[in-house]
Amino acid sequence: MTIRHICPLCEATCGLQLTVDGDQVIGVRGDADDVFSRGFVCPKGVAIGDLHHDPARLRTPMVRDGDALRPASWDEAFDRIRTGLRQVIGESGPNAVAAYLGNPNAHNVTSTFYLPALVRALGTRYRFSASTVDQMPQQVALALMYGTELSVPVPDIDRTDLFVVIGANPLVSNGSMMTVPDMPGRVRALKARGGRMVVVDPIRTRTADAADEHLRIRPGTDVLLLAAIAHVLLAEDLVDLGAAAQRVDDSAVERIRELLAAFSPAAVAMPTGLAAPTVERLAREIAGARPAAVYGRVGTTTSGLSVDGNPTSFATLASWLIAVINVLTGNLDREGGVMFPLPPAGGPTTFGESGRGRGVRVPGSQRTRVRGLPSVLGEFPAAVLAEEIDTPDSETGEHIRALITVAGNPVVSIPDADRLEKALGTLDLLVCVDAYVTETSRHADVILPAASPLARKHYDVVFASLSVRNAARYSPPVFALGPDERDEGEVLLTLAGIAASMVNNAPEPTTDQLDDLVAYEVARRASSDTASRAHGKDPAELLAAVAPRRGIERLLDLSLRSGPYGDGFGDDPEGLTLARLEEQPAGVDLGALRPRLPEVLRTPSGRIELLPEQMVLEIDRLLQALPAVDAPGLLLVGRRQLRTNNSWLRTLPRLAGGSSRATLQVHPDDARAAGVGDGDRAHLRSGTGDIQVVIEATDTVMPGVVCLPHGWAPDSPDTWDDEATSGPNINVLTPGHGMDPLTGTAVLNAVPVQLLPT
Ligand SMILES: Nc1nc2c(c(=O)[nH]1)N[C@H]1C(S)=C(S)[C@@H](COP(=O)(O)OP(=O)(O)OC[C@H]3O[C@@H](n4cnc5c(=O)[nH]c(N)nc54)[C@H](O)[C@@H]3O)O[C@H]1N2
Ligand SMILES: Nc1nc2c(c(=O)[nH]1)N[C@H]1C(S)=C(S)[C@@H](COP(=O)(O)OP(=O)(O)OC[C@H]3O[C@@H](n4cnc5c(=O)[nH]c(N)nc54)[C@H](O)[C@@H]3O)O[C@H]1N2
Ligand code: SF4
Ligand SMILES: [Mo]
Repeated sequence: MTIRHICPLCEATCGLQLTVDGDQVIGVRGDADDVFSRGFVCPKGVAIGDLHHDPARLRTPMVRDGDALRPASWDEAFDRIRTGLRQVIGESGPNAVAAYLGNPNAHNVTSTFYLPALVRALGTRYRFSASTVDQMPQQVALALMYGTELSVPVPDIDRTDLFVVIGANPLVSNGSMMTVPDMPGRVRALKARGGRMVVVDPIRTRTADAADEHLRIRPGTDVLLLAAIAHVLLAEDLVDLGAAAQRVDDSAVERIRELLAAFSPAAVAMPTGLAAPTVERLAREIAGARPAAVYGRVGTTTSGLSVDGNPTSFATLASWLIAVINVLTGNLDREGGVMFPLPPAGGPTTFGESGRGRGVRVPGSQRTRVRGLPSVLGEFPAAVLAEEIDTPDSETGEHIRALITVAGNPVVSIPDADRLEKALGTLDLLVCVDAYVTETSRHADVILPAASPLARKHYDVVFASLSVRNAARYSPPVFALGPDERDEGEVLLTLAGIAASMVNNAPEPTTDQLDDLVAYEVARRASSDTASRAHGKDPAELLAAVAPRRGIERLLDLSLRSGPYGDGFGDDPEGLTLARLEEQPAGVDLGALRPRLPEVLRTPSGRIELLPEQMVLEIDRLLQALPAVDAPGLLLVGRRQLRTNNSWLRTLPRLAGGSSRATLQVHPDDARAAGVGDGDRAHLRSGTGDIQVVIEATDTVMPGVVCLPHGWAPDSPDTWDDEATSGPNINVLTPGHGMDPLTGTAVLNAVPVQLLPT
């Protein structure tokens, strides 16, 4: 039997066709009929059956008995959590409990709808997520300009003439903050129609290899390059705002010209390692291409510029500069430029009132206790998690005593990993909702297992806001839950009920009651939003219209029918409903991206805030830093691998081994200088920690740069033996300081290191 299911493993959201025999997956291929992914698949998608059948994947809760974890019933697991939370909240209040939400939540429709309920029920200000070791600077820069945390114009890759990729490797990552299945095919198509791809990266990655031009930049200096590109556009009068012209204050362009006056290509040539004429040519090329799309990712959001030897993040400024370059060259909201997707189940850019909104407050209003760092979009920087646990207040004794992680592995993903791992051991309660015993969850008091992705419903609510083409696809579960397994939605709502009862000293609500509450909230918003297709209808009427559906199906149907393509609950019989998606398992294509200005804006002014005041201060900070920018010894950067997924999947039979090895790539000249050879073990040391590495001498890295993948960890505390499935944890070396001041986003790339023979 063949069953369709959307792959939940990365942002490309490929449609899969699974060949299933009883309860076994016996084959996986790309779904050629899928309206969005058209047959593309990668090795991870092909291995989804391995994930489903993996004996190491947890099927029952685990609870701690002394030093060991043992299987337990759900009742026992939840009772442990009740006891632990009652004590911590009773003694120290809700702010003694923290939540850390990891990356796979963005791929899980259950989390989309129910995690907010859990976080609200916890009533804590200590909310952390993987966003502050990832894309937060992009979200914040764009939110300041366009109004919401998901106001992301994505490259219109299928129609662009020039694709400029900075600090991203989409041929391996399959795209990020850009939902784009079949990146290799789309790059081939770009070239076939005479377009060009330029890649800016210190490493000759697969994407750089496929590019027409590869600029090897010194890690951490992109903010200078970007300032210089904008400088050239403004100095040479290459500005043509296109669709944005009506929405931007002219004075903002003039002010940016003045503010960036010092950042000429000549002024940044030394630190970036890029000659002034090269940068001038690139700027002119971006201005001349009609259209062009400039795109930056992890290398631009998690790198530190070396200032007096200290890695210092300017990531929001870098992300803003990318957006500004797209606006100045008329590529915003232009076909083939960067465009705003229109998400079928709605999203921040479709909620509320068309064309204006509340905007965002940056920096946020809360401060961390230990360092006094600001919150960002309602959360705290992940890099402060350890200190907020291990540094009790000298007067009140206040600190984080309990942590709940959902789909996250912070011991491997956030900086200063050793400190965090030690801190976890001191918690009164650690609860992990995870599919595995991981480097993090092995410290847990209770692990609540997440069921197989093939046993849940799938709809990409989040990634529809980032898609290079509008489409709607829904997958029902392939398999029923195993005998002891529970749906993750039920797990999250049970936790929410426990938390609500502890915090409010009230009886525990049932999961059904909480589900009703969430559904009412969705219906109420659909009814009150003037931009919604259900505007003005009675929420009770909307809920009646989707009955008898419950759970995720009810929430999705409400969202789709009130969303921008929705049937408006009968107003437009051609419009989208969940039933229609169920009838069309290969999806409904909603066409190429279309211009969305000014309707997409949610700024208080209803205009594009081209020069937010926060950026004026950041440009000044960069100007002050410029004379102290230096180039200390070796700089460490990360890489992603086709057959691993952040910290997980690397042990699955179909994915382990081969190219998936956590080698330290070193330029042969640097290896020689350090006295180490290809295949040797060596020490890599930073100001934060020390790890053992295996050397891979290669000229894919530029001299002065070494490259180690993230997501790996040793199989025993100090070393690792099986190089196919274990390796060093790069985040033992990354610093818990130097973060981007506006977003608290950590420095994970361009970290100064020393390479030493063992
Ligand atoms: N040095 C360095 N550090 C980095 C990065 C880097 O480039 N360099 N990249 C950063 C980035 S971009 C990210 S996104 C973060 C990721 O950081 P995290 O989100 O903390 O880590 P992941 O490895 O994605 O963890 C996913 C966990 O979720 C579990 N899981 C998988 N599916 C499900 C599910 O459906 N439900 C539940 N409950 N659990 C599930 C997995 O078993 C795994 O333990 O790492 C960051 N850290
Ligand atoms: N196979 C696979 N796919 C994945 C993931 C995975 O783990 N495995 N993770 C997913 C996640 S969570 C994310 S966020 C995305 C990330 O998607 P990408 O950002 O496309 O992935 P990376 O490989 O981290 O690319 C970052 C690039 O930046 C370069 N770089 C490092 N420092 C600098 C710098 O200072 N300047 C410049 N210009 N470049 C620099 C690195 O060499 C690297 O090539 O990938 C997603 N897709
Ligand atoms: S590219 Fe991403 S979504 Fe597509 S099959 Fe691979 S892991 Fe799954
Ligand atoms: Mo990420």
